[in-house]
Amino acid sequence: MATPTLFVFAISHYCEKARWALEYLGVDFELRSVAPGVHTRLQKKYGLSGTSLPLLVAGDEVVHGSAAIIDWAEAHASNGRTLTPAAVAADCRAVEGRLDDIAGVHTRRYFYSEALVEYPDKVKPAFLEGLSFRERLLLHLMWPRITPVMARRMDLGREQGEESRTIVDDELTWLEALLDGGRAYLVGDTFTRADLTAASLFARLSGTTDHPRGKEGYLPPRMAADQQAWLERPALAWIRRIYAEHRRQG
Ligand SMILES: N[C@@H](CCC(=O)N[C@@H](CS)C(=O)NCC(=O)O)C(=O)O
Repeated sequence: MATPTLFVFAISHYCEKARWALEYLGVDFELRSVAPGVHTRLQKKYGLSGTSLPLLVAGDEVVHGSAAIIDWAEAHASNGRTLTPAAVAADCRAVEGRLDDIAGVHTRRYFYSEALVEYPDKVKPAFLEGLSFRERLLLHLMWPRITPVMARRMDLGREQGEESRTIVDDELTWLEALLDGGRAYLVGDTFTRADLTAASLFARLSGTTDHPRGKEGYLPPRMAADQQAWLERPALAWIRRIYAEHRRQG
């Protein structure tokens, strides 16, 4: 089989989720960063139902979305590992589904409502990471036109950011209830897709330094102040531990 290609935005937490799963399961793949805007061409090319990334293309197989990519990666694991132990599969998927639908959407809107709307030039370097020369050039040229489209599509703004911050706070409280005063993992007694999903989607806020991109280069001021205030919350300390134990490189 030709080496699969994982299409990503370097900055995206859902893309980090898919990438981490592939690496954890020992699946060889090529990482291909795509510029926002250019990524919409993939929908037509691969007959996708939407434009979102991550997308995995493996020969004739097209796997769209982080949860589907984890399923595919498990079927192709080269190291005998699993992220969905049969005995707790339904619970793993339920926790992952809630995280994807709520935490993923609102950690992103909370960040971009401040970062992209108020400090677009500080966010741009993260979108440039890994791009081809041509796409870098295109992104520089198109950036002032791309950011309003992103703001509209993600429904960004001061009020929306505050609403998402409250939701993120509530979801951290929910995670803390699942961790129940010191459990090692969210579901069962081993590392699963539920833990991997929670850690990827909250990575930026957690302040982990074990993310493959290193510590998040830029946090806008209000979010940075929240991060300081929340740093020792059990959920964020747990996410840093999950990264250190299951993602640290080398
Ligand atoms: N539930 C999807 C969400 C993916 C998603 O929202 N990706 C964002 C990047 S964080 C995206 O590609 N947005 C641009 C678009 O939808 O065109 C998954 O888990 O893959």
